[in-house]
Amino acid sequence: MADIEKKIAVVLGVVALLFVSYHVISDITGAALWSNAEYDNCRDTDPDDFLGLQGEVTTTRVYVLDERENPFGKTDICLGGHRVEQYSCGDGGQIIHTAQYCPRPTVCREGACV
Ligand SMILES: [Ca+2]
Repeated sequence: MADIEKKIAVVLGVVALLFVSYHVISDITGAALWSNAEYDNCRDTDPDDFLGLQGEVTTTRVYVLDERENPFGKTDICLGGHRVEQYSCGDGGQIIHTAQYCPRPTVCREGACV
């Protein structure tokens, strides 16, 4: 091979490696170095974020580059005995969360204030 062909082969190899490792890392962490994904079809069984109801939110992450789809979900959880982490749909269809204290005298059990 001529030198220029070797250099092109090396560059293509590095680019392919970066592409694959970026996808693996963003799949594991859910974090994006840049916006490589959009969200579609977000659903919330507790759209009003009712404290007494353990809601479940599901959405689908759609990768921009290859349109691969990755559905996933989150369920309201207790943060200790008196706070609940409520999950809901964000404006872009992503899943967002907010922590709220249970009103006295209720306590948090299985993702809801009871
Ligand atoms: Ca809730």
